[in-house]
Amino acid sequence: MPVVWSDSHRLHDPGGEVWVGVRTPGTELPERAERIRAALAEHGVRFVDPEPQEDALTSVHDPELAGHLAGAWNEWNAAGLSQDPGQDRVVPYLFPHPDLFSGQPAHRATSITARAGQFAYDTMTLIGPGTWEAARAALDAAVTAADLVLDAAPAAYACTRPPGHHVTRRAFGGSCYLNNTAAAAARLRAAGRTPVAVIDIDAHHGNGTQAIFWDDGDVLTGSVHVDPAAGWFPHFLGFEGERGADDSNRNLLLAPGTGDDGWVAAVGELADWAREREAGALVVALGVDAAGGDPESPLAVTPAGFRSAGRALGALGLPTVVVQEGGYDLDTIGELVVEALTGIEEGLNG
Ligand code: SP5
Ligand code: ZN
Repeated sequence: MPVVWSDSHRLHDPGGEVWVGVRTPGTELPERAERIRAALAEHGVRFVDPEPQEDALTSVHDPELAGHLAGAWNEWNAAGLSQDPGQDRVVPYLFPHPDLFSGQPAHRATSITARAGQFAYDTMTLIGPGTWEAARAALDAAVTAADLVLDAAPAAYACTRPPGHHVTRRAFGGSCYLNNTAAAAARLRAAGRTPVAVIDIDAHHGNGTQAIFWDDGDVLTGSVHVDPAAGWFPHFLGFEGERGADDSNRNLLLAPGTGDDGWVAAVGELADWAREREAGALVVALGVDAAGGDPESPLAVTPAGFRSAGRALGALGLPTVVVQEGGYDLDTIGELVVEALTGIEEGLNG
């Protein structure tokens, strides 16, 4: 299948993550995308440039989030914060907790140090000089992949970095800045392929995608992920009782340690759900961090598991857009993506 790729991801170097107040090395590294590209190149795929998608962003995000992401680092740097106190990434120090406001809207903070917490919900997702350009290019790539499928490609893959599925309409976090997966789904929805099914197989709950489409019965959102109650991000949500308007959301939770059998069966359940609901198009949020050996999750899926899951998703026979999410083991990320995409092609051709 065609692969939408942008070199612009290299402009985003988060420079680690602030975890319990300490800047620690992060795992969402530029090398992730380079390893995926190298593995795909060995398979002789066709690489396609993203097309600029001016209108796509506001289909899923508040313009105020985009404005913040676009200007935050320059404003931070211009305020001298890179020198004093010596923080060269945008990092929040307080958050507009809903309980502060008696139901009234928060005032837009004047100071960039305070505004840093106005659109972020964690301290881990740092903004640097090229973050906006990379995030924007990733969203363009996902929507370009949707356009390829609308233009009759059976499937297309967007190699998006940074990832996106943790971003809501106006709040970002979890190493994500703009919701690439949601933007692809919105494009398919606008083209009338409803209901669009989003099946998120990243090891973490696709909370941003769930939130964006919560009230929209024309986009079904399903996510299979490690049980947040076992102590895993995003901790506060991702539970079975979250069903959305028109019963349009499904969360399948897995215990830490779950391997191929349990995980592939859960992906199959989400595929069956999309089939029963007569989905008109499919977006796969392809995180490969459920793999055994991934540093960000306790699941234990093998390359063969990703191949089987891909087959079950391809067997739906739907126009299919695949959008990269997580996956942090540099030595296996390329192979895992190839296995998943190969499985999807096998399923589509089966
Ligand atoms: C897209 C995606 O897979 N995002 C997952 C982000 C989950 N990150 C949670 C990190 C939890 C804190 N990690 C501590 C490591 C210390 N550096
Ligand atoms: Zn993840």
